[in-house]
Amino acid sequence: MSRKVADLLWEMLANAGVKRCYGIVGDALNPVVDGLRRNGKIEFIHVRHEEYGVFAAVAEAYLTGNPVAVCGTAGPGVVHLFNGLMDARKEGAPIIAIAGDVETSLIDTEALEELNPYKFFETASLYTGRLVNPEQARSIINTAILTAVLESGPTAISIPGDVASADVADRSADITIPNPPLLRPSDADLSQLVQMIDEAKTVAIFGGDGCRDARDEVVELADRLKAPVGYSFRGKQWLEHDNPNAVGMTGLLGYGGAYGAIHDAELLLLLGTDFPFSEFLPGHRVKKVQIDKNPKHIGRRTAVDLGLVGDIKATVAALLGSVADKTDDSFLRKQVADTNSFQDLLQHYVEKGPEIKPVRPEFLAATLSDLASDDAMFFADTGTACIWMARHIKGGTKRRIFGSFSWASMANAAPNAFGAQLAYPGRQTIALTGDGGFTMLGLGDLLTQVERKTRVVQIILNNGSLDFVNIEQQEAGIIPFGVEFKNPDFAKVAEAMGAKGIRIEDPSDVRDGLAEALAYKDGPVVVDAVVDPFALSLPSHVPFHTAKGFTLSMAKQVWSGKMDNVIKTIERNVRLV
Ligand SMILES: Cc1ncc(C[n+]2csc(CCOP(=O)(O)OP(=O)(O)O)c2C)c(N)n1
Repeated sequence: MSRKVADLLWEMLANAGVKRCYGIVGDALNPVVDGLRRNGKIEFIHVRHEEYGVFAAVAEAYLTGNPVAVCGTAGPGVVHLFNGLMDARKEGAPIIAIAGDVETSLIDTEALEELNPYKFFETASLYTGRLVNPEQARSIINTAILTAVLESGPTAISIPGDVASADVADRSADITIPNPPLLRPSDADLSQLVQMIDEAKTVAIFGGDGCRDARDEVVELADRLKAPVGYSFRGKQWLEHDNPNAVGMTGLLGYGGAYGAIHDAELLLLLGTDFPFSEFLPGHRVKKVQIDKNPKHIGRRTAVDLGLVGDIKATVAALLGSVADKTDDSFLRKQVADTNSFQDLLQHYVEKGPEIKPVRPEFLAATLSDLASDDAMFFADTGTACIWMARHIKGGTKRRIFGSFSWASMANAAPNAFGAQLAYPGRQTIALTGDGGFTMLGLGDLLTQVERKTRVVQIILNNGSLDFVNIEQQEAGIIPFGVEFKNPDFAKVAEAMGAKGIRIEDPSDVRDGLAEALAYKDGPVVVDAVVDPFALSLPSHVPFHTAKGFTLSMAKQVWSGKMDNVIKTIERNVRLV
């Protein structure tokens, strides 16, 4: 039997370690997917919305490190991939998008469903190949796979249906993916860093996802330098648990002593982080050294005194052999003490939670953290779910947390969790979703989870609003607008769709409801948790303009007759109840 371009494509993807392709078939994609069926090594995951498929793929790729394929068909189906591909780009997930394209005879004629793949994918994709001739196939597929894997991001192959079903010369489908090189700064740069560290009275560390493989080295360095360790949301899971020097996060989700630690130290080491909120990073009063394997990250969020290109593991391991231990731990003790007193504040609504209705999200999240297994995987929707996840879900060696942390799209958590569960069947998988997020994308593809009996627990923070934006608008000094909506009983909707539904309205049902959800083994669960829409979370450091904006918004709400909301906001956030 002759071998077609589509056969070569799937063979090469399978050889590169792709286990799944998420998407929707049709039109130009039919001959491509016919090749996938013939190949039989890659599982096709039919989703109800292509974007859901890409978010699932992003989580699978991020967690496993393997490349994952997604597909959409000419024009509209391809457009639905886009938001997820942007997420893959920002989160650094190796995704190969297979895009159906119009017949070669119709290219550039404004044909039905035609789009220009180069223009369309430009913002998201690290490489886009348009396969218009079988002779290009091996080279384009090879480049798309290698770029996705080695540069950790999305690439796209646009294939007209007639090319997919054209014969291809019997070319090898082998693909060689080199291991990443060991990246370390030069000895001269390292010596300069050692000197800066040795000369500094106090050192603080702020780490990001680049510390993924370097936890032990960073914790040891911090211990020897008596350095407090703060982290971004992405760095939290590597650096917080079982680390006596951990001082929390900074930024709008910030908690603990991280802000103080990085501003009061003489020297700050920024390790593997591209933390985007510059206003929460110190200015020139603090000396800063940044180490990252991506040179483009150096100095872009805050000016630094020294920038080193290297893997955090290799670089810190090299440092450990040269830096002198510090003996004075008074700076560290102060930052840890500040962190502990902030933790006491955070516990207020957790401890009072059993008595407060509507349910406090802090209490819900803390109870979830308590009940979940040691190797649970947690996913947070962009929205208030991120706040409660950052502050109340405890990490652990085997626990994982993930979200749309760098792209910040809504509706990521349920599909992220779906992809994670396919990659790690049976492992506890929990999506903390917004009611806006779940109705945006999660609901339709709950049917996909039901069909596959996928064990995902999705917990909807049912606050009847786009609450994060509600808070954002108040911080900006404006009256909340366009943020409220009405929800159905999600537990009943879930049951009608074939999933398990659990509704939690009363605080006394929180523990049992969550325990029942986590214990369910026969498929997806939807927990409809009716939570307090007035619960706020103040960061450990409140910038002046935020405090001013909030006060202004409160005043404006009073003038416009929304006194009731103002009273509830105050009453439910000043720890009177
Ligand atoms: C696709 C998309 N649309 C809009 C936004 C802006 N946005 C960020 S958070 C948010 C509100 C999320 O609401 P919901 O999912 O209900 O969660 P909540 O904050 O209420 O917990 C919005 C609209 C976004 N980030 N992504």
